[in-house]
Amino acid sequence: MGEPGAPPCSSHHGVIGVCFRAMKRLLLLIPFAVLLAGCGGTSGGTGSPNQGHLGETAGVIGNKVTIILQDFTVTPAKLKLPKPGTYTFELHNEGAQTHSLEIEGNGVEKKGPQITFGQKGSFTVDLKKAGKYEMYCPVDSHKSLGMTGTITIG
Ligand SMILES: [Cu+2]
Repeated sequence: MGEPGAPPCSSHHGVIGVCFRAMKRLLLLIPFAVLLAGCGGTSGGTGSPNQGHLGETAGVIGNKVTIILQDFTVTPAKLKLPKPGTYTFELHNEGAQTHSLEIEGNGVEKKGPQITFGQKGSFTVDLKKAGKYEMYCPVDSHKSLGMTGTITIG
């Protein structure tokens, strides 16, 4: 017995207090969980691999190539183009960082505009030769962080 640290009533109250706080925290977490679940499929690799967070779809339609840039990926990482020609690359930045795209190979070296989150920018590249080209983000060390890909033509 002796002397308890706190009277029973207060200790009981304390337990409820903790419980309530935990529940409140849980409720606060729920919207985040829903947000993450809604977004997770696009970056996690499940679902459509070329679908961006903002509803863009990466890929080729005619001579227009849509590229999605994120922290730190280029989508699609393996781009195939049917034949040599002039292509317009439209970049969509869905990452928090500023990104761009540079295309190199077969005598070509062309850099796209630098764009910030939620923005898009386009540039045109003359890809006259069939073969392999390299593409990467030229901003800071993003290339070494994973922002690279290849373009194969023909
Ligand atoms: Cu980048």
